[in-house]
Amino acid sequence: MNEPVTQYLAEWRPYPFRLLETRLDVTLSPRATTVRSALRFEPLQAGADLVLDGEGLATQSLAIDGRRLDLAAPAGGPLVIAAAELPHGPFTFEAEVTIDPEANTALEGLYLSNGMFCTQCEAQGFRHITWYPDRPDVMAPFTVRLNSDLPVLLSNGNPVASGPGWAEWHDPWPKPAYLFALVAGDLVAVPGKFTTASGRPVALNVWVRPGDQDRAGFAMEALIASMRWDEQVYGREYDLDVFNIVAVDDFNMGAMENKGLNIFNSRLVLASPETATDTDYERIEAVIAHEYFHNWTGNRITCRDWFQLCLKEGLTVFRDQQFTSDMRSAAVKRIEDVKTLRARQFREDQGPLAHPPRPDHYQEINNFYTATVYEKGAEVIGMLKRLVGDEGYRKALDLYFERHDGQACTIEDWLRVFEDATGRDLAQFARWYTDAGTPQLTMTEHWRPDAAGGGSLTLGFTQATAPTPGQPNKAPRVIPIAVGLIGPNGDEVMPTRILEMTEAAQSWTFDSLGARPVVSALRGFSAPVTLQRQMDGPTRAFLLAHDTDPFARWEAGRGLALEALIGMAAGAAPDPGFVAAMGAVIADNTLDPAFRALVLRLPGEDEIAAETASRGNVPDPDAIHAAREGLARALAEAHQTPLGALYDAMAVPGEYRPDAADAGKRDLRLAILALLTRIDGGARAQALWDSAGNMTERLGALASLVAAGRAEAALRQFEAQGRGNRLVMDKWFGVQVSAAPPKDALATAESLSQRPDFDWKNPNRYRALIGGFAANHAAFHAADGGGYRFAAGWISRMDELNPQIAARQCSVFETWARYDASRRAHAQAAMQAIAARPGLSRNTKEMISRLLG
Ligand code: 0A1
Ligand code: ZN
Repeated sequence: MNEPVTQYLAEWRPYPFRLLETRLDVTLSPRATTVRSALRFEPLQAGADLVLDGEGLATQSLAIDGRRLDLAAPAGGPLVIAAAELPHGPFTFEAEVTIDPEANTALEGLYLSNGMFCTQCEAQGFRHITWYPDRPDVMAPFTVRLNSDLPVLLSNGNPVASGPGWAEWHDPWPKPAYLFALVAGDLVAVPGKFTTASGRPVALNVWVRPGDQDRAGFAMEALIASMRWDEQVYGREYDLDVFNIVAVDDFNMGAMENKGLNIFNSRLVLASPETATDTDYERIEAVIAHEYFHNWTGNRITCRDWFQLCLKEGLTVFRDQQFTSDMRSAAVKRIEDVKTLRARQFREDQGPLAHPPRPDHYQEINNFYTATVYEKGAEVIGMLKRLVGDEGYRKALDLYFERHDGQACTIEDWLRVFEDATGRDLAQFARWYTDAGTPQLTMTEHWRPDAAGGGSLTLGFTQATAPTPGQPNKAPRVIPIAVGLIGPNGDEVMPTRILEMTEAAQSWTFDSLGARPVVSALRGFSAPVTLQRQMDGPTRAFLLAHDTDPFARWEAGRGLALEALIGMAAGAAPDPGFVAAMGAVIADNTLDPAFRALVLRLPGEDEIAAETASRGNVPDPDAIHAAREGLARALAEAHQTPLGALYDAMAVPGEYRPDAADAGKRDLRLAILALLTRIDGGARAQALWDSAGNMTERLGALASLVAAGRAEAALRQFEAQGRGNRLVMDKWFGVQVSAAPPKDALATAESLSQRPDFDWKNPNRYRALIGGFAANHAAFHAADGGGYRFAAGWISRMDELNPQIAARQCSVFETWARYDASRRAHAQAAMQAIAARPGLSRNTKEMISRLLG
């Protein structure tokens, strides 16, 4: 059962039965829940056996059309009912099974969280509930009866009837089993109302534990905004009478788009100014939207098989990114998204876990909920939109919904819609879905002066993609390169133009230029590639000052910072050009505070290490840490006075509001605080701690105090106030290890892990400490291997309980091959220790074997 089996896209075959209807009758009990199912099938192929998935089910009885089957059902693996046992026409399969939700620590299928029953069925959780064709292309309407004394009983679709101890739900929209959900518990609702564009009233509820109601209002507002936005921007209306959201404390991922009954990790629902940061608010808004948007992109149109996961995830991430840009600042959102993409997806693409957005094989599908499927999947759609234009995109999406509503689709279906709507041939573009790796673009400039003092500029581009596991050679891709030209006086002489690169090498010439311009390339991050170009510091500073494209501006500053940091890690002094350029940003009050915060935050240590490795050098984590500290200190020293003034000017008085404008000011303030703490010994951080009126400031101040090594009192106060609030205490655990000076982080992590309130079985708490520690680059990559051993020990421990969480945590090792031989040996030994655990899960086994290569 634990032996990994590779699944191949090429082996997909249609299911030989149509599932006409699913009826479930569930009697809930913590140790023995009974699930009675009745599935109405119609054969599509003569002579086919009925094959059903199931895991860990205690089967009580099986029947076809009321005739009991005398069949010993296997405990795990498929149940095969021979064709000879089946009628020729439609028939009803019935099963009664018992399951044990209390013993379910993997949080997959039906489980208990604080006395509340809930489910998680994506990707293959339903097979832990009953025998079923657990694949996304088998869709049926569901009728569900829940029996329990718990006061609130929820499932998908619309409520049909209820009485004491039972409730019945009916979902008319055919859906695959992965979108099934049930919830039963002692819950209270924060209600809301929505009327769709065509006049359908919808009852909305955010269900939380009693006492949490006052923290659910923001989620409700975000839901209503999402519903309106999807009508206005995509013409998509909601299609049931009710929409329920439930917050649970124990949840493997962020949230889940079950039809009409979204289930959320409570950290992505509950927010108050005292408990949630600005970042939490923004994230809640985005994830509420993401799950809601899945109603059309995922539920009404779903995936044919799990290889197509990015069909729903890439598109839905793209949609939630559009939503956030509309709700907040488009420029800031784009920069944030690129930062995340580089930190997570580029990192994945550069290491042993690289895979295409649409993989063609996998062992454990739960290991493929990755940055590549999600974030790169979204970037690919952004490129498509850039290539076909806004109007072409809208036409293609209208056609997608019209043609494929109610179907389970593939990436080929998706691309065909764009071809049919726009007349474009997307055969080459399809490589973005099938090929792994980040293309590297190299740009050269050739200036040909003319007699009049002007001239023409030729831009040459080459593209190449490094080998990735299983894909040694890569053909050229279609790359939309957004380019603009800035004249020497800072004026734009050519607004953004999209160059469509299709060959390995190509060039474009711009004639009749009055003077040699500065090239602003890859504006808006028009394609998920790395761009190599020769550019000196003054030119970068020029672009930072003058580019009209906010992304390109920020990118110029980042380039300057990385050059400075890499130089310092190799022994150079802080680059005065960089320090001066930052001075200009600090002084420029016309800039959006959020943008200034993004520019002033130095690249992270992992990013510096990645850049070092991409230049063919071995990163030294200690030198990188020292360089980043040194540059931050140099900035603070050089600009102490204006930084102090700006810090004061960015104070946001009055009532807390989580909107983009106020959040941007707080963010700039905290970015400055982090710099000034390096030279004021933490005095400002202490003052902010003492006066902070909301969690954003409290946590920002606390992080600076932790970094300065003077957080003892603040940590005690934070704990005293946060005790009893799980989400607040997660932050307390996390900040102590992620923000700690690297030399102290491991000891802190070890001592925190001994505390009785380190409830590591809760995924959020586990990630706060183990993930928080691994995010401390120099601590995790400590030369003696202690960081690796700590993480590996906790991965092994978690694997026994919750394989999905353990396997996801393995990605902390995905960059191990970057480092020196001694660190590599320590990392390998740590991973081998995980691999040696008897009974290791399939999930973690697959991850370790891919990591070790
Ligand atoms: N479809 C959800 C994410 C999700 C995936 C898997 C899960 O369990 C293994 C849970 C949630 C989303 O994109 O939000
Ligand atoms: Zn999703």
